[in-house]
Amino acid sequence: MSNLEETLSIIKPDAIERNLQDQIKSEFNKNGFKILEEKKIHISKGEAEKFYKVHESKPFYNDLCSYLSSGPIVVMKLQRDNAVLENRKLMGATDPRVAEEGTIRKKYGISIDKNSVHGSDSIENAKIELEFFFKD
Ligand code: IDP
Ligand code: MG
Repeated sequence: MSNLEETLSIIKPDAIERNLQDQIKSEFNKNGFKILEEKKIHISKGEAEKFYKVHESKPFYNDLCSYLSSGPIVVMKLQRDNAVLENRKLMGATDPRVAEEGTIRKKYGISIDKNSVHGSDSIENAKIELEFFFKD
């Protein structure tokens, strides 16, 4: 039984800055994801604050929002079987130092804050996050 899902992926400013966009997109393609929609945008700090609202109470919230709005990002609507979980697996742990071999964060991440990619963490949040960037 297939379980086709959609999830949000973001290629973060540190990766765009280092020109890793095509390499990271090919990781998704190699791993069976279809990129249904994508756009390169530069969001404001206010938009980043809205997007990361769940982290409002965290000590790193302000830096996180400054960072996500510090340069262009690529937002993508990804589709495959179990896309939410499979994308989290492909990304690896939040901290690239402990991310598993072969994961995007292990390969390309610089640090816990500059970890190259975002991915939705649940089906419910995927819907909310996709709506945030791709309201039709
Ligand atoms: P995730 O991106 O793996 O889902 P979250 O816990 O949702 O991780 O955190 C969102 C983002 O906030 C992370 O990707 C990372 O960039 C940043 N972050 C998380 N924990 C820390 C921290 O302890 N210090 C600095 N930045 C952090
Ligand atoms: Mg998260």
